[in-house]
This record gives sequence, C-alpha cells and structure tokens, in this order.
Amino acid sequence: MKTLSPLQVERLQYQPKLPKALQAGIKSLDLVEGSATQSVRDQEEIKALFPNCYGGPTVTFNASEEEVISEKRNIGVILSGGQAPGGHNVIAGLYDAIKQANPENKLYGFLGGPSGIIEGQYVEFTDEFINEYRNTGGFDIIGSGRTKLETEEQFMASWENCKKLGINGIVIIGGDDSNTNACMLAEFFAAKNAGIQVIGCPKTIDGDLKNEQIEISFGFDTACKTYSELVGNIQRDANSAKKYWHFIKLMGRSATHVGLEVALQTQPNITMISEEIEAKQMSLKSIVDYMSDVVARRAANGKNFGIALIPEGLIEFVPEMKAMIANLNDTMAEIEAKLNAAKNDEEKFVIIEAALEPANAEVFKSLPVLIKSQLLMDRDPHGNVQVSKIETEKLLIAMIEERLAEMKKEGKFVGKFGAQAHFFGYEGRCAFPSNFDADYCYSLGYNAYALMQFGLTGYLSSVRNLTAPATEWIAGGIPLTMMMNMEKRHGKMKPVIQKALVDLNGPVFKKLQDNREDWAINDCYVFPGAIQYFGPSSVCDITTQTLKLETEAKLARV
Ligand code: FBP
Repeated sequence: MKTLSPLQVERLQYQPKLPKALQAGIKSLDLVEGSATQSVRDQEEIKALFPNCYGGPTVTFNASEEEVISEKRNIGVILSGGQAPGGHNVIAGLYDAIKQANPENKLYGFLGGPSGIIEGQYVEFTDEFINEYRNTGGFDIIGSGRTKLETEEQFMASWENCKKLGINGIVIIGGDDSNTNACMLAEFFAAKNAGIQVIGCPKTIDGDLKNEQIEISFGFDTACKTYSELVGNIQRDANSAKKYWHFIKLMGRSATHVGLEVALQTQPNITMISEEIEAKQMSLKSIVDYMSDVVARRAANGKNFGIALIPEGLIEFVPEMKAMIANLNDTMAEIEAKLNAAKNDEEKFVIIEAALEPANAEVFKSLPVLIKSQLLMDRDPHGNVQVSKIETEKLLIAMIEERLAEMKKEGKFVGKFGAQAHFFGYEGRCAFPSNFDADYCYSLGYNAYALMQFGLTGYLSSVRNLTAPATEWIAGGIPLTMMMNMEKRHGKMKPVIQKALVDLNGPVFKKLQDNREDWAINDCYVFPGAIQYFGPSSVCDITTQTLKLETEAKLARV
C-alpha cells in the first residue's frame, strides 16, 4: 500500500484547465490551417531529408458543432530525456482525449524511454493506473531514457513492435534532440506508408526548446519556481549569518534561461549568463576577475557574504574551454583504446595532454585534478559533455580564492571569503507541477491526440498565449521540420532542432542588465517562497517573468 502525502492526496483531485477550443471535447474540433512553413535554416537540405514531413502548415483548433468521426486507434507514448515536472499530465491529457474519442481506444506506454519501443517493453494504461499519477511530478509512470532513436534497425524494430500492438500513433515527449528523432521516425513511417503518425511534445526544464509558436517547454515554470524558492531561502540565510558567499550552479545545459529566470525571481548579487560570456569572449580569468571584484566591493562595505548564480553549461561557453573541450572530445574518441588501458586518471591526463593541441593541452593542464577527471567522464548518447557532473561552482570558488589572495596583497581586498557550493538541478526536475505546468502539460497531451485525429504527423503539439488565463490559450501544432537546421554532431552534419539560447538583445536579459549593478552591491534579495497550488489565481496560476517579459515585448512590436 502506497503512503500518499496530504498534498499528493489534494493534487490528485485537481482538474487541469484546458484551452477553450478543447473544452468542447475531442470530437468537437475544427482544424484551421495557417500558411506553409519552412525550416529555420538550410531549407534545401532539410527538405531533401524529410520529403514527406517538410513544410506543412501551422495549424490551430477551434471548437466546432460538427462531430469529428473517430476511428478506433491504439497510441503509444514515450518519455524521452531528462525529467520535467508535468510529464505525467501530458500522458493523462492524452489518455483522456483518447478515451473520450472512443472508449475502445488504447494507450500504451513504452518503458524506459525510446529503448522501450525498440525492445517492445510496454504497459497498457487503465483509468486506475493513470489516476494515481495525475498532477504528480516525475517520469516514474513509465520511466525515461536517453537512447537516441535514429538508425534504420531501430526504426524497423519499432515498427514491428507497433504492428504487434496495432499502434497507429506515437507521441514522443522530449526536448530538442528527442523531437528531432520524433521527426525522423515520422519520416520513416510516412516513407514506408506504415500508417503510423508521430507527434512530439515540447519538454525540458532548460527552456531552450522554443520559438514563436512554442512559447516555452513544459517543466521550466515549475523547475524555476523550485530553484527560486531554494535560492531565496539561501539568500535569507546568507543575509542572516553574514559570513558566506554561496555559489549556486543551476541546471540548464546549453542555455541560461533557468539562471536568468531565477535571477529575476530572486535578485542575487551575481548572475553569470553563458551566452553573454560567449558573446563577450570572456576568458575564465576575466570571469574570475569580475566575480572577485564584486566580492571585494561588497567586502569594502562590510559585507562578506553574497549569492552567485552559475549556469550549468558555463564551462562550454568560455572560449578557451570550448576549444579545449571540442579538441578533447575528438581526441578521446581517437585514443579510446589507450585511455581504456590506463590504470588511473593520472595516467589518462598524461596521455591526453600529449595528444591535445598544445594550446588546449595548456588549458587542460591548468585545471584542478577534480575538474580534469570530470571532463573525462562518458559523453551522453547525443555526444554532449555531461556538464551536470562538472563542478564549475567549485572551480570558480578555488580560482576566486586565489585571486582574492593576490588582491589582498595588493591592498585591493579587505575582508573574508568563506564560500559554500551548491548545485540545484535534480531538486527541480520532479517537483509537483505548478498549476501552470499541470494545465499546460494536460493541454499538450490532449492536443497531441487532436492533431492525430486530423491525420497530422511530424508535428509538435503547440499551446500558445500562455500568459493569459488557461481558457484563452490557443491550441494547435507546428511541423517539426520548421524548427530544424543542419549542425555538426560527432563530426558529421545532421538535421537537428535549433536550440533557443538567451537573446542578449531581448527584454529578459535587458532586465537583468539594467539591475545588475544595484543587485551586486545592495541587498535587493527577493524571497519567493514555495509554489502555491491553492488560493487566488494571481498567486497560483502566474507563470514566469521570462514569458511575461517576452510576451509584453511581442505585443509592443505588433
Ligand atoms: P533534457 O534536455 O533531456 O530535458 O535534460 C536536461 C537536463 O535536465 C539538463 O539540464 C542536465 O544537464 C541534464 O538534463 C542532466 O542529465 P541526466 O539526467 O542524464 O543527469
């Protein structure tokens, strides 16, 4: 017998809100086609790679008086990549739509991520099963994984397993890489006339899967609110004890949307933004100089405490580190056998330093042993360095300590520097979804089935107008090819969904920039507290500052 917390019991009763067009029911919909689309770049190459899925129109739904005729269907769903709050609600929304369309329809969940469809590992959802997971965080309903679905053999095996279950639609809930794979699978099925549609849902706490039609990926809202609560609590502690600098690394592998949003919600003393570091070509030394300068200026005011937010992916944006990591990735692949034969990390360092280009070898050598070891860890299946395992916050603390010691000798630092390192990532990925994410995810799942009902494939479920109340949200879809371009992966040019990085000319970054100096020196901390699920909608349903500022800027442009 499972023990449920009082909040869990309450949340199971929560009925997520749907956009008005979807409220009339899955059978009462009208599809409105927008204009044809094209990929963000490299149109000819993407079109050649996706002849069946390329260039379809954007679509939106309206409620309709006429009933949609719904054939019996079996659908499979896959959770892919890192956890994000609300994934269970995507499945719940999908399930409810499927059953409303025809109670004989079936929803299968493939277990453990994309490998589930390849290996034929699945469960069939029932009311009882689904009901236990409504409005809960996590992906434990069927588990997730990072297997990259890309080879002909994998597609063939997936097809075989779909045939066995009579599946004619697959929903892939994932980030940019997983949705790229969703599009490849859609293209494969379309080319084979397999009669299996594929729809993606935009997931990732990192917030880097977005564009004009996809205002935000799900999970970002809850994750940022969770981290902001924790950062706020630490700010109170720092402001009470007045003896520590807290260096907080925040998840967000490639983009700093999480760091930026948390900064706007909490107003810490230092916020590093990876995209800015890259644009200004800031070296590790200049980052350390900037941070040490803030520490010293606060110390001069008698404040030997503060809060610094560090993006998870920072290390990959520092020019000399970026060049070194790229060289390291290639080198490690080339000398894999030699590295496997090495007895310990010390031996590996020697082999690597000899194999790297001289300038990169110097950068590698200059790093503390801990960081060097972390850089040698396995890459993820998409070829990314696992930045969550690199303790950048500790690297910066060590370097700032050294810099402050020098400054002390020069009479430029009169104070104490005691630092604490934190990493907030996993804490936010499986939190109870906020009302926003509970509603958004349920709508995305429900809407994914609506797209299938109209025969679409290779589309991403899109729900827009998200700063308005949920009933005013706009439901529809966009072709996945619309978000694609060609990028180099594992040494080869591949079609991928373009990551949305922080726009340094945008309103969100501008807000940070305008306040940075004030927040650095004065204590302007905001303490957001815990996510609220019950009470006035102005507190419970409100979403992120990022969305608010971006929407205001969009409206001002119109
Ligand atoms: P997704 O892009 O798959 O959503 O995952 C993002 C993320 O949460 C990153 O912020 C983080 O770097 C990574 O997952 C950690 O992955 P893992 O769960 O494999 O440690």
